[in-house]
Amino acid sequence: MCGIVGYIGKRDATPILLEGLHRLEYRGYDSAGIAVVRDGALRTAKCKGRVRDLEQVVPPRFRGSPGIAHTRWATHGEPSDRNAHPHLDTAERIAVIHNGIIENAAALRRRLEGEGVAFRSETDTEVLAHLIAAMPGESLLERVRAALRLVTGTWGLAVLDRDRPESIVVARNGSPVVLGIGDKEMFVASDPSALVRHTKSVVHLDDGEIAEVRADGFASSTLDGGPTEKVRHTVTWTDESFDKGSFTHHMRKEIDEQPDAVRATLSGRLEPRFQTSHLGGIEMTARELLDIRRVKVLGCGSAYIAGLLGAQLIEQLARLPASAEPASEFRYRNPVIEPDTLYIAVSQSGETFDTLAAVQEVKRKGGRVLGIVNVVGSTIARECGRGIYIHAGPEVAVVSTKTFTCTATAFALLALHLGRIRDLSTAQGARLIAGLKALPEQIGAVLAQEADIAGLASQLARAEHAYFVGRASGYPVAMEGALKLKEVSYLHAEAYPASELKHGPLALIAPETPTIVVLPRDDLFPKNISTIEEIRARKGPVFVVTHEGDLPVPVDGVMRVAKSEPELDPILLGLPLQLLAYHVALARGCDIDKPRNLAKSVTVE
Ligand code: HGA
Repeated sequence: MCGIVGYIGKRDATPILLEGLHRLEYRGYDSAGIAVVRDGALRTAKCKGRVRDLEQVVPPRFRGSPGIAHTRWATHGEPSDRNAHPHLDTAERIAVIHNGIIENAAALRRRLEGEGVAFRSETDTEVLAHLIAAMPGESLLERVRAALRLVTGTWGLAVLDRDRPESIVVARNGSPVVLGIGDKEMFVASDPSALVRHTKSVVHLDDGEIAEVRADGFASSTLDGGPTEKVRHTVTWTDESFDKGSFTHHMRKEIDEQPDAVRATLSGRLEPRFQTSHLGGIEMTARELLDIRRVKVLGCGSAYIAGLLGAQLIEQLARLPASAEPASEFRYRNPVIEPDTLYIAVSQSGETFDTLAAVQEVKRKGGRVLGIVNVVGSTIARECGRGIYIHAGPEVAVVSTKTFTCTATAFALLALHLGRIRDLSTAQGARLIAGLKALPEQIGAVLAQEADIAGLASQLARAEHAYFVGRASGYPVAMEGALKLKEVSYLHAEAYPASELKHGPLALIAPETPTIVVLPRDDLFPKNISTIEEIRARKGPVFVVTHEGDLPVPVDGVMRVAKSEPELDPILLGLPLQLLAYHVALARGCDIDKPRNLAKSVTVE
């Protein structure tokens, strides 16, 4: 979704801002723009298209400081040069960039038009520029504060005042704003990835906060004017970790990074002395964990599917009833919040709007929620206040790969911990610890079969529809496989519990419709073989992802993974399906890192 960058200091803001926008490109956007203050005037450039298109329209010698820049993902008004941010007031004194939605924009616009304001765009954002300009107040901070009191909706915004170039004013309500602290210079961004080249020291604004950012520091307060205390976080990600390196796509690079990413998720968390896991961030005593009667996992997209795997792991290892639900559904159905239920919110970015809203709903009703999140210091991480960071490193491709695998691994750690507090024996704990330790190497071995998987992908790429089926923990694996394929290759894929096939979708099985069967060597192996027989009887092509060993039925393609502990098998079984989706997308010529219509971090409803 759209991005914000800002700079104030002695340097020329333009190259810093343009480079920051490139860093935010992965979030998905449709237009871009920039504004800087120079010699008492605002200079702006903006256009529909990519940041490289903006670079073409930025005039030579476009220099200045402070400056702000934006990548827009249109909500109000089509993607166009006119609707791109920044938006200016009539006198071109105030420049605003904004992420979010101003809900009362139509009424405010009518009011301002009645006062003679001529609007230049169709956006909701433009009302902010005119409102701020019209507000009384000595400082830009006071004017922005006064304007925001008239506004309802969500915002992450940055504002420049041509006549007050000593500060940038930023505010947050529902859309992230991060300040980067430099040496006599300050940075602003919607996401720390745009800052890490310049500083590792960041401060996250909270909803309802506003801040005046000067070259030598910042002061934050509430919209009512009460000062707020902020905590600095240190970002561990390096600038290089956002690059593709020698890979053609971020997705492929991130698939490859999984052995190290899982090592990082496990690092320091295995506790062989007591055959359990050590999860300092969950901040709950053994007594409190023992009081939990139920677990409910909330997430969206792949995070939700990882939650389904997580719920199964918790049921298996801790014998606690556990389930997962899309956060977007949960938040709107007036859920019953129970004091002895542990709610777990899963989000890679930690900014997913629906998941954040679900967390807030749980907390509002007095429930206890912990986060499983990748981005340190992100909104969901802070809102939960306790949880597990997966430490997967930056994920730039829109589709999740390594963060799915690392989230499932984090769930295994949590399930082990909850299990060992309950009835899971030391021998079982030791078995799982050994299984977890072996994962990184086993993941590496799956990735080494890429050439074979690419061969299968070239067959699958010709299909128009595909089914993914699995039983028990194989079903979420099938769901994630189907989602990956849909997202990156636009091939229509559906996931079903294997047992459901005969209750409906079997009607569509035909020679041109392949089925991918998740086939672990477990108790359900014979049942899955029967499913394969049923598909073959309808002449449907069958691909399987399975363990070593002979298959009692002929199939059209086999992807193999090493055998782990039964509870951990799904983590490995999912990996070939990531490579399969990647290679189908490659064969179909898709824009793998930026699939159409999708954005990385979904910060709107
Ligand atoms: N509502 C504004 C900003 C859009 C946005 O935040 N996208 O993620 C607009 O449409 O310009």
